[in-house]
Amino acid sequence: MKTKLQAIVGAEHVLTGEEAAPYLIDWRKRYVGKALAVVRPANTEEVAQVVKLCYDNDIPIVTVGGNTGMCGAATPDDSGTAVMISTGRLNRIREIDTANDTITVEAGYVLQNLQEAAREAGRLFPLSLAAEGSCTIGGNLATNAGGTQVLRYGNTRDLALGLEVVTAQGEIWHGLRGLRKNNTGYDLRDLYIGSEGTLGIITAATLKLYPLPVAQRTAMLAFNNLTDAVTMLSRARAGFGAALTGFEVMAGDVLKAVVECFPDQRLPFESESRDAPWFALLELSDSESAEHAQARFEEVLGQAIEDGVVIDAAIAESVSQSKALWHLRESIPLTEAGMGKSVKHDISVPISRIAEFVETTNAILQAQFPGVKNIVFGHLGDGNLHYNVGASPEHSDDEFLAQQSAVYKIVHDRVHEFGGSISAEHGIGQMKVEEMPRYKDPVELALMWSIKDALDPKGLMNPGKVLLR
Ligand code: FAD
Ligand code: 2HG
Ligand code: ZN
Repeated sequence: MKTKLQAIVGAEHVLTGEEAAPYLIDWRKRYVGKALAVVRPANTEEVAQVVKLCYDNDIPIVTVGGNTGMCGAATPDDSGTAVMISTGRLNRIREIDTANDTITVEAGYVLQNLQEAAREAGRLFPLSLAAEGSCTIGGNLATNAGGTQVLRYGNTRDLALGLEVVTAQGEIWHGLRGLRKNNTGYDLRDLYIGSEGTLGIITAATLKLYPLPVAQRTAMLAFNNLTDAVTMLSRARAGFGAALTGFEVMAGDVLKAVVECFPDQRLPFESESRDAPWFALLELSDSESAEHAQARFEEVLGQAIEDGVVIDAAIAESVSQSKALWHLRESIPLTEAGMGKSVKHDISVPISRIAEFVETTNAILQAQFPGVKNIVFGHLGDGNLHYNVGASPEHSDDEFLAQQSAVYKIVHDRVHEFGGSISAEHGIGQMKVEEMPRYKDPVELALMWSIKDALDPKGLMNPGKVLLR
C-alpha cells in the first residue's frame, strides 16, 4: 500500500513514524490514534486517486486540515488501519472575483491567509476564530465552524456558495459555483458542510466576500449578572442593527484567569468593576464613518449605563486597544488548556433562557460535584456558550474526567429540556458520538444513516465519527 500511495503523491509526501506523529494526536491532547500513513496530496486529482485506491482496498480514510478541532474528529482510532489525508498542500487561491464578491480557494488554505487575501482585494472574509492562524477552510467547512462574527455573517455554511468534493468512491464533484441562487434539486453542498469528513473530502470552495467596514468600535462591558448582558445584547441589536458584528460573553473568573495566565495582558478596568461577575465584548462595524460609529456607540452605551444595565464600559480608543480587548477573549481556550483538563460543552439554548440555563445548571453541577469550576464564556449573540467544567481543587483532572459521562448527562439533559443543541459549534467527532442517539430524533438519525450509507456505502470515510452503529 505504501508504495502505491508513494506512486500517487511522491515518496516524500507519504509520512510514517515520527513524521506522522503530530497528525495522530488532537489539539487538546485527548485522543491519540494510529495510521497506516499520512498522505499529503498536491491537488484534487491526487486526492481522488488516493481515495479510489483506499476504496478499492477497503481502507478507512481520516482527513485532516489544521488539526485544531475540539472533538477528536480528525484523529484516527488506534487500529492503525486508516490512511490519513492531509490537505496541507491544497493551498492555492484559484480565483478572486471582486465583481461577484467571491473567492475560490483550496481546502488546505489557512483561514488567516484567506482573511488577508480578501483584505488585499479590498474585501472582508468574515469568518474569525482564535485558531485562524492554523485552521483551514476545509476544516472550517467540514465542521461548519462558527466563531465571533456569526451574529452578523452566519456560520461557515452561510459563507459557502460552491464546493469541489472528492466522493467516498474517489470521483470528483465539480460544484464550484459562485451563485447566490440555485434551486436545481437537493443541496449536496449543505450535506458535505458540517459532515466532519464522514461523507467525502472537500478539496476547494467558492466563498462569499463582503465590503470592509469603514470604522469599528469595540468595548468591554461589565455586568452585575448574565440577565443584564442578555438585555444589553437586545439593546445592541436594536440600536446597531446589522452593524453589530460581535457580542462575546465571559464570566469574570474566566477573564481573571486569562490575565493570571498571560501577565502581559491586563483587565481594562481600574475600579471595582474588575470584580464584576460577567463581561461582554461588543463590536460595532460601521459602513459610514468613524464619527457615525462613535455617535451610535455613545448613544446606545450611554443609555445602557444610565439605566444601570451596564455597570462599566472600557471603550477602545485605538486599533491596538481594540486588538488587546479581542486578545483577552481569544486567549480563553489556551488559558483553559493551561488550567488542566476540562469537560467541554459547546451548547446552544434560546438566548432568552440562557441566564436561567447557566444559573440552574451551575447549581445542579455544584450539588452533584461540589467545587467544580464553571468555565463559562462564548458567543452570546448566537445563544452559544462554552459551558466548560473543570475539576474541583479536591480532585485530580483524571479523577474528574472519569466522571465525564455523568457531567455530559447533566448538562446535555438540561440543554435538551431548554430546547437547545448539544453541539452548536465544534461538532460531534468521536467526543460526543455516544450522545447522538440520546438526543437526536430517531427519524432524524435514521435519515442521517440513509445519507451516510448512500454517499459512503463501505463506511470508510472517518469511521466512528458523528454516527456510531
Ligand atoms: P481539523 O481539526 O483538521 O478537522 C476537523 C474535522 O474536519 C475532522 O472531522 C476532519 O476529518 C474534517 N476535515 C478537515 N478538512 C477536511 C476536508 N478538506 N474535507 C472534509 N473533511 C475535512 N470552532 C468554532 O466553530 N468556533 C470557534 O470559535 C473556534 N475556536 C477555536 C479556538 C481554538 C484555540 C481552537 C484550537 C479551536 C477552535 N475551534 C473553533 C474548533 C475548530 O473546529 C476550528 O478550529 C476549525 O474549524 C477546524 O479546522 P481544521 O482545519 O483545524 O480542521
Ligand atoms: C472559542 O469560542 C472556541 O473560543 C473554543 O470555540 C471554545 O475552548 C473552548 O471551549
Ligand atoms: Zn466558540
